[in-house]
Amino acid sequence: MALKPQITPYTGPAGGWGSLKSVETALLREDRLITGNALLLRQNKPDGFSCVSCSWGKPGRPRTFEYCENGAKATAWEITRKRVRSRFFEKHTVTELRGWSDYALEAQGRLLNPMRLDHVTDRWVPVSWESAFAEIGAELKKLEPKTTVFYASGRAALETSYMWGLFARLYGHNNLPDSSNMCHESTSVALPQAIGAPVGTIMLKDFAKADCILFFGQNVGSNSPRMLHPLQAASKRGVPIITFNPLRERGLERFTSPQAPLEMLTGAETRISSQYHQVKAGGDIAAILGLCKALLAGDDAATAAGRKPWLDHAFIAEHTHGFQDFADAAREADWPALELRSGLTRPALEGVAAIYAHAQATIGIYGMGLTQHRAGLENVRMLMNLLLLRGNVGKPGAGVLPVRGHSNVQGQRTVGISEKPELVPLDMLAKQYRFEPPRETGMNTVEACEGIIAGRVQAFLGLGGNFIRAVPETVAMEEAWPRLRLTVQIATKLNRSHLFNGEVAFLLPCLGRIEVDQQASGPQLVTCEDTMTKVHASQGTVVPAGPRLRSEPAIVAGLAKATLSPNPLVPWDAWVGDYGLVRDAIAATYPEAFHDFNTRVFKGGFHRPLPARQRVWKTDTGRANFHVPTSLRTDLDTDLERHDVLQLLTIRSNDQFNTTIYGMEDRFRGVSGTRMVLFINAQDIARLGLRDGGTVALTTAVEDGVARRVGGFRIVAYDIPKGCCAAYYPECNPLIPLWHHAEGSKVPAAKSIPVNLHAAP
Ligand SMILES: Nc1nc2c(c(=O)[nH]1)N[C@H]1C(S)=C(S)[C@@H](COP(=O)(O)OP(=O)(O)OC[C@H]3O[C@@H](n4cnc5c(=O)[nH]c(N)nc54)[C@H](O)[C@@H]3O)O[C@H]1N2
Ligand SMILES: Nc1nc2c(c(=O)[nH]1)N[C@H]1C(S)=C(S)[C@@H](COP(=O)(O)OP(=O)(O)OC[C@H]3O[C@@H](n4cnc5c(=O)[nH]c(N)nc54)[C@H](O)[C@@H]3O)O[C@H]1N2
Ligand SMILES: [Mo]
Repeated sequence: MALKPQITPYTGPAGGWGSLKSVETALLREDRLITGNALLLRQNKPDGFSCVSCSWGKPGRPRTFEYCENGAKATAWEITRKRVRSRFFEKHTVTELRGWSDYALEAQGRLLNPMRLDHVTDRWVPVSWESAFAEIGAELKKLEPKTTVFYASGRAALETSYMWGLFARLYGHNNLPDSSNMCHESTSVALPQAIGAPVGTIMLKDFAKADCILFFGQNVGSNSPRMLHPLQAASKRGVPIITFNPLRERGLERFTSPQAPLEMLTGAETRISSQYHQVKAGGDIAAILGLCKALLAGDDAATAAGRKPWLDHAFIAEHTHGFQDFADAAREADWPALELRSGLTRPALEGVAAIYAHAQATIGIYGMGLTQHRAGLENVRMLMNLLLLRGNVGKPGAGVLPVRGHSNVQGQRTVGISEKPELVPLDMLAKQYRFEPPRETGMNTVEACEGIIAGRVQAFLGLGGNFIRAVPETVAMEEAWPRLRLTVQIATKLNRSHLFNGEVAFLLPCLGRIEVDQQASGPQLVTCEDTMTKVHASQGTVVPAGPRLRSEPAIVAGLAKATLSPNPLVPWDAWVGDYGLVRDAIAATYPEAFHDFNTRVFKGGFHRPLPARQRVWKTDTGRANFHVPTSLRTDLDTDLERHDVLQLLTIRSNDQFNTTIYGMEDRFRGVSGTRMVLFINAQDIARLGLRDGGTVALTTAVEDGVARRVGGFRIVAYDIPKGCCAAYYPECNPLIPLWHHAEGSKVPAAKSIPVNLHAAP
């Protein structure tokens, strides 16, 4: 990609012609224009496949084009005509490939053959599936199970995920870290404390009933664009949509639906946010506490004047615990401190509180901007405090909506991929399969990294994903990785995690979800759970990329059979022949959520039950809990008083899916031809003696004996609060110390990395 880097502000809306052009470019790039366009009509349809991009919900009655720009890109990327043939690895050594970019590696196309690493020639070499399984099984049998890690990236379906978790437990460990450990784990820990549910309470139909939407730290235009349709409808009804985000994200500002001919022809745009507050990165606790303080003051005034109160006192009395302590803390909070920490003014926060106070049903939406902080849990609890003050849970049109990442990341946790044994029905599994499951807590992502660096972990098996590129502390991780005895990666495309390998290493290529999955009983479908707890089916429709690819369930079964002694109660072969039997097994383990799984999923899918929706609180107090924040700061590592330290937030471009880089175009932020940019406030550029357009290196501003540095970033003067700066993930991951993670969930604090800037000579 020898594009000339260009930085020019983008003036268009999200969606619109820019979006259509981008879809066509993506299809052309993969040489799939005609098939691709026809295929996109089946995306997210009851008889079609479920998008491999994000986890946003699918409407009961889908539109003709129920896909978005980024979903279409993900489809094009998977159905590409490009192939990684054996010739490729004959030509390129693994060490040479380490010099390639993330984009260049994946752009080679789909992996075709199972491969074993030959350390002598430093090359991947094709092997048969049988010998791969046999050797991996033999290695695993020699190892102590608790020294092995089975990672999962959030895409694999419920059937595969159930089999993966069961394989780990039959083998003897709970070391099942998941991409959600880097993502919404702060949600999965904080929401149960607050409302007794690990997931959001909102369903798609609530959008039509909401009369206020609060948006914190989620970039809808790039990361869940299909949500723009219900947001557009809400905006057209006059619903206030109030956004808190350090960056002015275009998708949160304006949208033209590419699926509405009239809008496209007339260029009509809908404003999305009615108010936009550029909170400082890490300023949300202060901002939300300010909102709560203003709400309490408004309530006092309204009550004194005999007007309608601003708080839902009946809800608070009947359903909550800890209100008085929280109210005292909010009343005591000092406005100058709240303004300083949030970067927002008192009148601005009071204005939002007044709007919120008069809405009947509010949705609180959030993403990585809240979860990926040292105080990620407190962020989530603060948002819940705000919602609880007005009874905004468990009534139509109101609730909390964490927007999950990968398309089945939520579902994987539901069916047993968890390092926390208390979240898995181990007794049920023990009875169903007559074995004694391991009961100790396993390793999450950060702990797996610590174990790998310390030499405690001996084997890593990855069900998808790009672990080494997605985790913090890149340099130490890449150094430690080759000391592993066994590494196995199940993948569709080549990525950096396939270039760092253990003594015995395998790369196993699998079918993608869009491809026809033919097994003994016929073509199979799989199931996923979306961000609104809806379980739905997905049927692959495209001819597989190559004849030797195997499905993920078949690969998991192959590994398990080669590793475990036979157990007639775990019919791996029969399961692979008919995934309906895996669904029956899931229904037996989780009868409450998955009874009659096969019947119900064919009737359009179903929502998992969620007590908080009915105002039944499965918490320690039996009520919804208020929480008093321990500090206004989300990050105690960053010394904001030190004028040379900036707070770096790592962001995604409009042309990537996590570590998968589709191209060098971040249309909405006006960047093209490069990803090596640092967005920073013009006043900070001047203050630090730097120059717009100049080049800088970044180092991590913590003193822990480790030097962390990334270089070659072009300075871009940008509309971002002073003291913060932003650059792309995963390029900045070498800067994140492994210990710099959310307290209580260990989600790496990727939105608040203290950094120093150094002008290049
Ligand atoms: N096309 C596409 N879709 C995706 C993905 C992708 O990479 N590409 N990734 C998928 C995955 S796995 C996930 S988890 C989701 C991620 O989707 P998001 O949750 O949207 O995550 P990010 O892109 O990291 O951006 C978070 C937003 O938070 C803002 N932010 C940063 N710091 C703060 C803060 O301190 N406070 C507030 N209020 N805001 C802040 C940033 O400016 C940014 O707009 O998307 C999923 N969907
Ligand atoms: N600095 C920073 N770091 C972050 C984040 C951040 O915002 N900032 N975000 C974090 C978040 S939210 C997440 S979720 C993680 C993501 O971490 P991961 O989920 O581990 O990474 P991905 O980039 O989604 O994985 C991409 C790879 O998945 C493989 N793949 C794609 N489709 C399939 C399939 O169908 N089956 C199989 N088996 N493999 C497939 C391909 O080989 C592709 O290269 O990164 C985290 N890291
Ligand atoms: Mo994620």
